[in-house]
Amino acid sequence: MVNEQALRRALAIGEHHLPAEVMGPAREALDRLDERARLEPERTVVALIGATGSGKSSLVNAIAGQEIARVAAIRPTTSRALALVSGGGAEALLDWLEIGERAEVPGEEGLILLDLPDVDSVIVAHKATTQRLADAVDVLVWVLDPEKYADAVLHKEFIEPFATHGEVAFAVVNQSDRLREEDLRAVVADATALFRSYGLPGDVLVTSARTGEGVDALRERLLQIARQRSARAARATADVARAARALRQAAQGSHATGSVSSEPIVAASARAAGVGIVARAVQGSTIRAGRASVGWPVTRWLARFRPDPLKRLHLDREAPSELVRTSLPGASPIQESAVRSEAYRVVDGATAALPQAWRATVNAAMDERVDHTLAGFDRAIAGVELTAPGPRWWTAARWLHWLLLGCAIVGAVWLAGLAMLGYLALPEPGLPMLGPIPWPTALLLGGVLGGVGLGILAMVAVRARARRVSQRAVARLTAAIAGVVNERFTTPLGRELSEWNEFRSALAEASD
Ligand SMILES: Nc1nc2c(ncn2[C@@H]2O[C@H](COP(=O)(O)OP(=O)(O)OP(=O)(O)O)[C@@H](O)[C@H]2O)c(=O)[nH]1
Ligand SMILES: [Mg+2]
Repeated sequence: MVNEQALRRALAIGEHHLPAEVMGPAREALDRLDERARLEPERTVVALIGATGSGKSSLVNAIAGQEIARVAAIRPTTSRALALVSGGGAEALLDWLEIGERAEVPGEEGLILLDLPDVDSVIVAHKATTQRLADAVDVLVWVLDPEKYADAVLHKEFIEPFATHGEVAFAVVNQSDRLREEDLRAVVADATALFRSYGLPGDVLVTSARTGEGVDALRERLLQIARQRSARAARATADVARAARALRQAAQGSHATGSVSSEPIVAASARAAGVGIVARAVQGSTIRAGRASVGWPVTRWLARFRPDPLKRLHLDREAPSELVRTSLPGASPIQESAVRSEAYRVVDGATAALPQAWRATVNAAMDERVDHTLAGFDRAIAGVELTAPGPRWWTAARWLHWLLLGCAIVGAVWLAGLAMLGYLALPEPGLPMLGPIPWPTALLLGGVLGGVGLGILAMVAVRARARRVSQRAVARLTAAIAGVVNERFTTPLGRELSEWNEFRSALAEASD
């Protein structure tokens, strides 16, 4: 049965999110239907239900055509359920129904007729027995009598709760012989209106167990129902629909929209994960590498004495790897709680449509998810490609530096040679001139000033590049963090929401 499968689906989901007292009745209903389907599924169990003295036992006898059930003027009379069985063999079913009193009657095997205790006498056990059996049998026949046809207990506890069961229940106004024609019509009209007001079809037969009026029609109708063999399935469908509706009532909520914005969590997570620290280290490391490469050769070796900030963080690897831990300091309590509070806000907003109990389970699950998310950042960062190899102009600048330095050295050696000649009072050869400046001086000054100038210019470019590399690293790191947030938080939250939506649609399907 389609709606039964839907209810099972809903229960399988809901059991993790709703308390047992909410899920219990639906689970019990399904268990009952399973049991019933195993026991004599081809037979139809019909129970007569009504107030004491309405004539249930008398009707059972009239239908059977023999005095089997005890009928008496003392109230109440019937204290235990009695089953009228034809063709025998229904022991397991009757055991399950806990009916000890059984009578074999001639007739068609498909119908098992039950005479039940009353629902309104002072003996509480009677009502309990009837309640239990009303939940378990296939077809209900409400037996009304002309005086108590609107009895409150019968209507509130045995008719209204079965308002969804119009296909497997109908009413009989008995003792028709005690009323005049027009009074009887008024009673039937009134009873019909009452039934309709509950949403039932208002299907009312008239009988008299005393005169036999309407008894044949009632018997024929019951046999007809039994022959069709569809009452059990119809009852199951009605029970499932009722359980599904009750569950919907108990777990009220609306469709949860899947749109979960993870941006604020990613931003807080990026801070907690130390993206800023890494970005600064990337910038520092790029500048250091630049200085070592294109700084003025005379002073550039000093750069090597400065520690590489990425090395300190254990992030100075050639190839990034998620298998290695970084030495990042980890999130501060404030940063961590910022992530948590963003996560709460997101969960809170996303679960607004869910019932309170369900929400609590999602909150608890997502709480753990936040821990798991925080724990994933370090590896994600370790897996990000942070730095970039030096650009080609660095090589050109290096050559230029050596060239300038070479010029300065040539100039210096030349000048030193000239000084030595002067010192030794040897005649100085004529100096070639570059405009007003002698060549060796021009070489020395040009080489030194050019080298320092080139170093300064190159470092300006290196710094600009370091900013760009750092920005790119931030983007990559943020993407890696977002990946963790998405995998460990947003996607699971989305799954939680779709579970709720699935539960709702399964229940909607089950209540049809
Ligand atoms: N006049 C009249 N009396 C009836 C009719 N049906 C039953 N009675 C009488 O009503 C009284 C109660 O009948 P029962 O059949 O014992 O009623 P019941 O619904 O089984 O009552 P409990 O077992 O106490 O719940 C008896 O005295 C019957 O003879 C009927 O159609 N007409
Ligand atoms: Mg009786």
